[in-house]
Amino acid sequence: ESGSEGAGLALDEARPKLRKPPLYKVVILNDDYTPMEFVIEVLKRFFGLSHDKATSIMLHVHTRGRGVAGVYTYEIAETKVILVNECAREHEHPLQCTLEESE
Ligand code: NFA
Repeated sequence: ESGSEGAGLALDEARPKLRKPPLYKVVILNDDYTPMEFVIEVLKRFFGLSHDKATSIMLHVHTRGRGVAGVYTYEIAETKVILVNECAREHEHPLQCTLEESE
């Protein structure tokens, strides 16, 4: 340490050691009633996916029961979960989306 303010002060470090933030998966769950096209549109709108990528994730969820729409820091993941669940409710579809710790 070289600063006059004491050992370990971050401002003294040429290359302060930064920790990566924890990441969270936004998981989409299958159900029997939500139309496939609605799921594709949700994946495109809220996760910025192409039509092909959205279709592939929707089919994965449909056949395997669940699938990851994206991985984000906490606040972003939580916001996406709220927006997707709200959108599904507004359209009276049972589609559900949850958060899961990643890494
Ligand atoms: N399983 C739904 C159907 O057959 C489609 C679906 C896919 C729903 C992915 C939810 C998530 N209409």
